[in-house]
Amino acid sequence: MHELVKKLLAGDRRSAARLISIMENNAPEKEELLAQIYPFTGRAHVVGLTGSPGAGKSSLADALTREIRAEGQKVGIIAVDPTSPFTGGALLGDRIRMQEHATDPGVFIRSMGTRGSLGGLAQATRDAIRVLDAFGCQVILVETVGVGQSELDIMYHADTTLVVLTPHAGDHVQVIKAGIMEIADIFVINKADLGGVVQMATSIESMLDLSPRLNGWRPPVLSTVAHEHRGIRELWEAIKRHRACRRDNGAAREREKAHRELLDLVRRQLEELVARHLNARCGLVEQVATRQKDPYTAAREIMAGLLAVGEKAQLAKFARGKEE
Ligand SMILES: Nc1nc2c(ncn2[C@@H]2O[C@H](COP(=O)(O)OP(=O)(O)O)[C@@H](O)[C@H]2O)c(=O)[nH]1
Ligand SMILES: [Mg+2]
Repeated sequence: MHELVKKLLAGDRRSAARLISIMENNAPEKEELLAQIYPFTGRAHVVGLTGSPGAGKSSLADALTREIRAEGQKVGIIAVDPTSPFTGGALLGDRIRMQEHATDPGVFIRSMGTRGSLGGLAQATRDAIRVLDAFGCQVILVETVGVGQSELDIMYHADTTLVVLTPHAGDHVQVIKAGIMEIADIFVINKADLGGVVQMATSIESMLDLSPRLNGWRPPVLSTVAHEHRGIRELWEAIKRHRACRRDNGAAREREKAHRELLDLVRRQLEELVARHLNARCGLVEQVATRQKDPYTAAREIMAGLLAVGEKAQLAKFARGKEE
């Protein structure tokens, strides 16, 4: 076993940080390391927090961390910001809000930005979660900014997803638009001190009346005042109730997640392969552009070429296997 993984499993923070960087940067040794880490994952409860910027996700993560730490559980916090080009460092505002926990050895905080594609960010986040899972974090809070596809991809890997809203008109319209209704396990109306909670809660409840729920879980609608720690215990209790409910159909859910991730990984690898192949055969592109060949025929030729490459590789592997 790699030294870094050994240290990670022993609870070494610096190794955890380095491994997350490796996941984030897609370093060459990533896959080998992940293969060693993977058997030690699947134990943490991953809680996603999503919602508009300023809704209070970081403040809630901070308050929840206090609640969870009071129970003695180890917490990981990952803040994902696709708009930030930086990696490794904490966002300034978040760092200030998290200061209380910064020196707590039972809390690991990390923020992640995007270097390249958003798809890459979702993957890096998934793997960072795994590192913290193997590191021994029992609860991992994942905060994401924005409501794009990459965010939905990330939230798909959470066991419990909190949709954080504020009691302002217009917010709930946004929720429906972003398709976030479907991924919410718990609705949190934060900034309840500002008033307007009842109207907001009523409109969410009536939307919930219209959406059928699988597995017998109806998302509760809770209100909080994060910076005053109001409603946080109730929120944590709801998260635990949801975890218990999820556990009952955990196996099916794990299979679904594995299926989705594999499809995603293979698709991206194929895409790279096709792009390379297309570059190597740029004559084909030219032919389509100049109307010498139609795109369907060209696409078939590329597929045939790729399959031939694949077959050759298979055969070579088969031959090697025979020799051994
Ligand atoms: N009035 C009020 N302000 C809050 C509450 N929770 C957070 N805030 C403030 O809202 C701002 C944004 O909070 P933050 O946690 O950074 O939101 P995020 O962008 O969703 O992570 C900060 O200035 C917080 O202090 C709350 O319950 N009530
Ligand atoms: Mg934040």
